[in-house]
Amino acid sequence: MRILRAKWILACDENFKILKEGAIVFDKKIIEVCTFASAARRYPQAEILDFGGDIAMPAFINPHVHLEFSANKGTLRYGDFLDWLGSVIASRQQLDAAARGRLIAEQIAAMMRSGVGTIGEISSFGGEAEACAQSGIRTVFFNEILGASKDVAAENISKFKERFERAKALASSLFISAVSVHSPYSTHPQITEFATKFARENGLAISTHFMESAYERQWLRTGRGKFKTWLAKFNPTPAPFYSPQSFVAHFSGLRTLFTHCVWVDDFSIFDPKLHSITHCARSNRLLSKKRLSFKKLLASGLNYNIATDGLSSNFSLSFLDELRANLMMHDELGLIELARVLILGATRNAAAALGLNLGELRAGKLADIAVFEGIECDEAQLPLQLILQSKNAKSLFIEGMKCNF
Ligand code: MCF
Ligand code: FE
Repeated sequence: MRILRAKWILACDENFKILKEGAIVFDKKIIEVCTFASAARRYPQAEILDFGGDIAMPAFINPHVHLEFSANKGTLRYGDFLDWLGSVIASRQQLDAAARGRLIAEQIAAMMRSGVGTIGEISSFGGEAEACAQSGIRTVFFNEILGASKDVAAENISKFKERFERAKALASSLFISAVSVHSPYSTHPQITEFATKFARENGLAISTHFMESAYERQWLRTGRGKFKTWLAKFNPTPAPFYSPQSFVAHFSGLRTLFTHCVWVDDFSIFDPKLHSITHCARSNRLLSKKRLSFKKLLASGLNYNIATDGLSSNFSLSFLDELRANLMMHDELGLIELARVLILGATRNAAAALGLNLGELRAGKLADIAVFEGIECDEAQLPLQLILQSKNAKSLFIEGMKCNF
């Protein structure tokens, strides 16, 4: 048992409690969060980790990243979604091959340095599974499936099953299998049917990209526009497989992360108990031509969480960089409120979205803790200044174990 002493503790609970001169008593799980004086009195045998001038909070959770794209620097074209998609299709295999090994391990370490304890990895090919499992970061491994042609559905399903079994062999408390349906424009309903049934039967979380571009919105609503021209390259008579509602309906009863949702008109199509919105601010700026309205999102009452996406549509996987970009972009909210909203989206909400028992500092939660260098400011300013001033975490604990990065 250990006591982590900190000047400030951000509990990231419902009420956004902040504790001064606090302590976290923990082993693999958190035993108690209280003042340091009380912890020292009640647990005299415990080892003390003295961060008496610093800030402790739940480790960040980055629920949507594509490590297979870690080699991208300029290969993929930004500014227009279909232009980007063309460049991905042309280069994804080479980029995946170039990233395997060193680059992926480096990017996982970069995320850990920025205070991330858990990632949601979206995996197309499966080659990064070992690197994730060996890294010490907690990974929810979303095995991706896609394919617009009915003719290849059976083959894609059998390849998915193989990849799933290979990843499942790595299962541990830090490596959790899950499913990803790529998107409504790229995934035939037979495949979506299979994947959602598979997730239901195996009790798995599921993730999907949804309403990322204006093209996608127009395509799903009207069957027209540039997506039609684009898809006609592969199929002479393309027609949308779903309406926005009918796509979302496939995920009923499933814990689902809907990533992007920049062009969603009506958030009432989602299930507030099980569905969440994953927001990737920098990725959207580079590909989506519109900013997600945080006011609309918060008004919907849905669970929202914050992610970097991959280096396929970003220029760093630092979670602190992502939070700073969010602070600069979402000017509809006051800064102090926005900082709290972002920190909750990066901790408590993301854990709930993934179905994990963490993301808050309170008794019974897994001891995933990030420590940041103390900042001279008052309590009200603390969440905002933490995002602005922190370049790296000072220390990171995952399930109570100190991480080296
Ligand atoms: O989230 C971004 C943008 N939206 C969609 N897909 C991806 C993103 N980054 C990587 N991808 C991957 C996706 O998982 O690109 C491929 C899929 O494997 C596009 S479809 C061949
Ligand atoms: Fe993505």
